[in-house]
Amino acid sequence: MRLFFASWPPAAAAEALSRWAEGARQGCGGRATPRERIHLTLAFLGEADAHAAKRLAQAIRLPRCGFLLEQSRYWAHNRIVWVGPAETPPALAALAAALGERERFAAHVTLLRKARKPRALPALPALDWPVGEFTLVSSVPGPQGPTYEVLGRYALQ
Ligand code: 2AM
Repeated sequence: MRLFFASWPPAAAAEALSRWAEGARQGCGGRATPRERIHLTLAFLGEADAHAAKRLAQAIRLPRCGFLLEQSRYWAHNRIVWVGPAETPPALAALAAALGERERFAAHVTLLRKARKPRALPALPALDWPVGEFTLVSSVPGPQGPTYEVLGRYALQ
C-alpha cells in the first residue's frame, strides 16, 4: 500500500487555499488540488506495511505544532505550485523525522500540478495551519487523480 503521514488544514484554510489556487491557475494553468485533498505531507512512506505504520504512529509523543503560510513558490523540476512557511518550524521537522521521513523535510503544500512557470502568483491570504493531530493515509491512483483513504488519526500532546 502507498502510504503517507499528513496534516489536514482547518476547513476555512482549505477553502481559502482552494480559492487562491483557482486564482493562481488563471496565470499558469495546471490542475488545482481539490479542496478536500489539500494536505501537508509529513512523511512519505511509499509501499509500506500499514500495521507497522500504525504502530509507529501510536508511539509518537510529541507536542502540537503548526505553521504559517508565508510563501508561494513554483518548482520547475516537477511543475508544481506550492505554499508553505518561510522556514520549516523545528517542531514540524521533528514530527516528520519521527514519522520516518528520510529526505530533508521542507514543509510544502502542493496546490497546482502540471503548471507553467507563473510570471507572478497572487498574494497569499494570511493563514495559520495548526497541527494538533496527524493522519495515516493510503493513496490509490485513479484516472481523476489519487483517492486518499484515512487509515488512522493520531493526536499530538
Ligand atoms: P506532492 O503533493 O508534493 O506531490 C501523496 O502522494 C503525497 O505524498 C503527496 O503530498 C505527495 O507530495 C507526496 N509524495 C508522493 N511521492 C513522493 C515521494 N517520492 N517523495 C516524497 N513525497 C511524495
